[in-house]
Amino acid sequence: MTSIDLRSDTVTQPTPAMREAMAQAPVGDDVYGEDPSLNRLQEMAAARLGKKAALFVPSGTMGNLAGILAHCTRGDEVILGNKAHTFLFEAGGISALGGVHSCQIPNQEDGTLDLDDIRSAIRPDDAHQPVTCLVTLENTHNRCGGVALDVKYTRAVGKLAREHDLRLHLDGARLFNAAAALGVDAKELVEPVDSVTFCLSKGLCAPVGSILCGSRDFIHRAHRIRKQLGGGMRQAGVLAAAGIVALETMVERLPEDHKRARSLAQGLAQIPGLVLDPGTPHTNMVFLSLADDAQIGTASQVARRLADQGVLVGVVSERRFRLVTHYWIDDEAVGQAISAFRAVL
Ligand code: TLP
Repeated sequence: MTSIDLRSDTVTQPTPAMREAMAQAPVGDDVYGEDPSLNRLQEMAAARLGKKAALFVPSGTMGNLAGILAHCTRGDEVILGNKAHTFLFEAGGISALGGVHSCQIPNQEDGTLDLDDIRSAIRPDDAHQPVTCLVTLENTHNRCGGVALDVKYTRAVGKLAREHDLRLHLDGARLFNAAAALGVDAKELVEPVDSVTFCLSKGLCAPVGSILCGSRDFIHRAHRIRKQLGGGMRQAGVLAAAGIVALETMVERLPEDHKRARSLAQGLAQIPGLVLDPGTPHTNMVFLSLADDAQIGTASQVARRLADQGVLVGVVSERRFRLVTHYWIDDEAVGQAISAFRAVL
């Protein structure tokens, strides 16, 4: 039985066009800067986001890590949300590998950081305290429901950061989902930030890779850090080829995933025992919980029963699920997922 895999958009397989492009890709040694496919992907990505330069990295985690380390030195502090992916799910890499201290402030329900909270978290010039160096945002915000942060808000944080001589980094793993949901060009969303990471390997279906973008100086520093992290790759053009297809063909179709997430949510909302998060889905993620009075075990137990029906879902806490739509989830799969929930509940 083929599974309907709604655990994440990270599970996406490369498309046939990507596999073909990978097989045909011209390649070279990227540590010498000689991989034509990789150079082309980096140029395309920088141009697409209106930044001067770009760097291909193996993962979103490495993109954020190399980006933050390129902005901060040991003992510096980064202000981030208490639900930020970098804080929750990147294995503490910024502290473990970069000696960067983190100051977590509450993420609001809409994924934003309150401007006053950011302002109060900025350290005074005092030898007892770390030096505030950077603010990071996440767009779309994963743990806040896949919600998109708008241009006006991002500009306001950019202005605040500049006023305090801080840099601003964006974890834009799903930046193009945010742009699609807001109906804006991704360029506008990243214009106020100094650096941004976006992922090719999530909704855009490439098998591997993310891109870090910023100024030439910044990317020059990040390039050395990528090498220190062991992320200098050789004939990575085979991966870049899939990334090029992703940028050329997979961005414009993301609204289809958002539409299917809405159909999925509408279907699940009819099933007694399930409570959908208010406003879900904002993009391609549906968040829902088991109702307090539903006597059917934990989310993990329900997930196992759904798996027996061929439907894989993400469990995010004791009674809560995350379901993510992507290229390989069609209308039929949405219908089957709803039926499986109905059968199990
Ligand atoms: N997120 C994964 C899990 O790690 C939770 C997922 O399934 O959503 N930033 C954001 C906002 C992300 O959601 C992720 C992956 C990353 C960074 C890290 O990307 P990778 O997995 O490429 O290191």
